[in-house]
Amino acid sequence: MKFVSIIMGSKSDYTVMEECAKTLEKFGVMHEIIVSSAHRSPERTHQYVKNAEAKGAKVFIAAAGMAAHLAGVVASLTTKPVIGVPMKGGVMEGMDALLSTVQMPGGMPVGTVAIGSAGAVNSAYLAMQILALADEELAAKLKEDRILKAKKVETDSMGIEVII
Ligand code: RP5
Repeated sequence: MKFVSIIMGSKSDYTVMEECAKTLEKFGVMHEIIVSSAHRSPERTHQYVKNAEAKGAKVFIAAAGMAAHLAGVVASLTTKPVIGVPMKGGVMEGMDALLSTVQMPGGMPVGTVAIGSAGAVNSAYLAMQILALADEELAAKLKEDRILKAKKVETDSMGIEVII
């Protein structure tokens, strides 16, 4: 059973990462969402990633805030694609999580998306685009979604394109 694995550093990340899950659901993509922290529950994180890969996880999405090492730790445990979502929280409003997530050493990639809500949604799209490389039905759905988005762009009286 192929699926997307979503791992969050805390249950407090769910209000944002729910948008990732909902986006996958909209396209009928199977997923699993769990809380497991790189710092608070390292053993659980290690075991989970190994088990998830064995049972069919094709892409991992890891969301964490502050000193966000979760995506990097997940990347160290699998050669499946890992997408990191920096959570907006703490005194630095997510910049700390962004830099912690994106600044991986060469050869150990984490595809990092935007901080917060846009990143949560884009992590789902990016995961689906990866899956769609070997799934024509999903590829067609993504193309249709893009066409619908393009239809929502109109030109206003000043000649400026607006998204409606
Ligand atoms: C991170 O610390 C989590 O991913 C979360 O974004 C942040 C705060 O966690 P809580 O204190 O709300 O559990 O590890």
